[in-house]
Amino acid sequence: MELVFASSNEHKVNEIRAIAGSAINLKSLNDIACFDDIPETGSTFEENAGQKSRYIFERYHCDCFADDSGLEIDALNGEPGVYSARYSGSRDFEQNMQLVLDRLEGKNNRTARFRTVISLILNGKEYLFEGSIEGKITLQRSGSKGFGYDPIFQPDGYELSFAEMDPAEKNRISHRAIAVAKLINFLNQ
Ligand code: ITT
Repeated sequence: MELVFASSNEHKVNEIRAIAGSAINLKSLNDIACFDDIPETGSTFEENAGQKSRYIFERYHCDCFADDSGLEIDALNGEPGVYSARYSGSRDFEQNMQLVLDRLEGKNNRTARFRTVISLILNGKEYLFEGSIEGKITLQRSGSKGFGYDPIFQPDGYELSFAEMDPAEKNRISHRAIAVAKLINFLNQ
């Protein structure tokens, strides 16, 4: 099954390649020579994922999918949510993580979750798949694997942050792994 993955985030591309293995012949935006900054102006993961996948479908007329994801922190009313990629106003993750840690200072409730919504466009029709993982925001950064907010997110049932975990372990339990498993299950039907 050949699918274009509408993402310019190399980390996501690598994770989805590792999770999906040979189940999907994944083409990146580079492979189709798309270097556009794809607009993301929605207020939900569902809207943004659909906006990205439709952008590619309308221009390249191919089966494709997009992932819109982020971190939802309960004590911050679900922030950064859809604004995860640029929470501090920049894509600098040191700054984005620092802003989260600053805003949580003094708060006892540090529960959070990562969520992913995948929008698949197959034969011109859209299908959505969701994955989430519950956990908490740690008091400080730890670990250097993964990307984004991984150094400050500790999934429930683990003593390690996502950034301290073996990538294969993250890719077995993550929000993205859950959503991709649903996508593959659907494609296999
Ligand atoms: P594309 O839209 O091109 O796919 P993006 O990085 O802008 O790339 P999003 O709009 O979905 O992607 O932003 C999601 C942000 O949430 C992402 O930049 C990360 O900072 C964060 N995020 C998502 N999944 C994550 C994960 O598994 N680990 C850590 N941070 C994650």
